[in-house]
Amino acid sequence: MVRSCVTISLVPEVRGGPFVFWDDLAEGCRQAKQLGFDAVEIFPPSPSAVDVALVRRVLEDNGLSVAAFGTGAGWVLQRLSLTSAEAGNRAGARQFIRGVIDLAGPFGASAIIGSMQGRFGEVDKPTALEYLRDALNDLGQHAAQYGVPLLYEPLSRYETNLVNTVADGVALLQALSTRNVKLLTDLFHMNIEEADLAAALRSGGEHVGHVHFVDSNRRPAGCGHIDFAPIAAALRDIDYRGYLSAEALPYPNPIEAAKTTITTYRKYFVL
Ligand code: LER
Ligand code: MN
Repeated sequence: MVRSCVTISLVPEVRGGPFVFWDDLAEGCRQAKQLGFDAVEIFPPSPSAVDVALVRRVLEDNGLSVAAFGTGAGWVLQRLSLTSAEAGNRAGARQFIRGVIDLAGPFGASAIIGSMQGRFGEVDKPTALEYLRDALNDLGQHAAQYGVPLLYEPLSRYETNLVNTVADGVALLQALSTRNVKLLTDLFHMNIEEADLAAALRSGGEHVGHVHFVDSNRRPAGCGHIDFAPIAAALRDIDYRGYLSAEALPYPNPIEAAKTTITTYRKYFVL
């Protein structure tokens, strides 16, 4: 059985980005619960900026889980990248992500590596992929102590030139020494890069560990032209039991975005 999840950003600098709820964790959790979500995905400014006791309290108050914590603020706010040409920058990126893993782990939640993968250019592609594999092996092993996988997200060509498709993501994971890294398949990015979204999810199979549930235009699921019926069938076929997490623009506003998402979720994913 899949579970529903909605994003909450605690980073004002990314305003305009694809997050449903903003700034106020307690209020975001209250709305998420009221609309029927199972979990939240939190985008923090940094691991140390998070009030862990507050997160624990608002989750308990609302009977919610936290599915995952994003690491993208390491790139947006500090320009850290796992594939930077500079060793100090790469080390800083790893340290930032390790901190997010240590924040997320006690909640039974995963850390997500999306924009922190960076892009090649300053170094060539084989070198960048080597840096990325090395970091994923290290960080995936680090996450294992919490009994949660590390999530790695292929992104479209507009956000990385390293790994754009599920197939390339699977190839990357298969080249790792750890088995504790899973794919985050984001339907918005897949709509740009994949020929057939359902077939791509099927080929991802057991590697699929999290889904960013969003429509073709980054608006909430149901506001674009993705056909969710074959996607639901593909996720059933691969026995996917993770979250469908609304990483969508707050269109036309956070509450309506969350409502549209949960309506689409119930229509296609709850039998
Ligand atoms: C951004 O487009 C995105 O999908 C994020 O999940 C990556 O960090
Ligand atoms: Mn995403």
